[in-house]
Amino acid sequence: MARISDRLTVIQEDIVELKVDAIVNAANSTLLGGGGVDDSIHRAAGPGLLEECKGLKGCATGEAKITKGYCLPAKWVIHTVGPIWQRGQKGEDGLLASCYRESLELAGEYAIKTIAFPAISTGAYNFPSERAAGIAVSEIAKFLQENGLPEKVFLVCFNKETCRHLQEAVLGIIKV
Ligand code: AR6
Repeated sequence: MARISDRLTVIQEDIVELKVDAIVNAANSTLLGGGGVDDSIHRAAGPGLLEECKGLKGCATGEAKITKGYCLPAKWVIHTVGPIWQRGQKGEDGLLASCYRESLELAGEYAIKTIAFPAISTGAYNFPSERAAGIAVSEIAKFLQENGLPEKVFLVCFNKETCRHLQEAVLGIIKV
């Protein structure tokens, strides 16, 4: 199995353009679309995605569900619902970790080799970016150490600050 440092990469891209097996959507509990990356994914995937999402009957915070990718280059979309930041008093750290873990578990079940995550909860849901980056990277690294699939995980950032936080978190893991 390749080293964690070769399997986990931070990239600054628009997630909808990535040719990976699966992209992860930072959705809300209705799974019926919204703003931010959720809106971009629904626009790029086309109406088939919303139709399939309607049949899923929502998703709880910290959980994940999978659909096809429709018009996206990605074959699959894994929808997960991050926690809304409430000053860290409502178990947000554990719920965010669960988003990454459940998404990766689904990826394994569907034999997904390459997967791209946005920085879940760090936009509209206001989770502090540095703290979220640390949770994302440690949860993903733990999963990769224990599992051969997915082979490759991309952490996608949309702005410079998020990129810096994710890169620093990855460096912290690799040093250990
Ligand atoms: N590619 C990659 N990253 C992106 C993209 C993109 N195209 N667009 C935004 N980001 P957010 P949340 C980054 O607000 O905080 C929605 O309305 C963005 O810069 O999309 O989990 C849902 O329906 C930020 O770093 O998701 C929910 O109601 C990160 O993606 C709610 O927002 C997440 O920002 C979820 O809020």
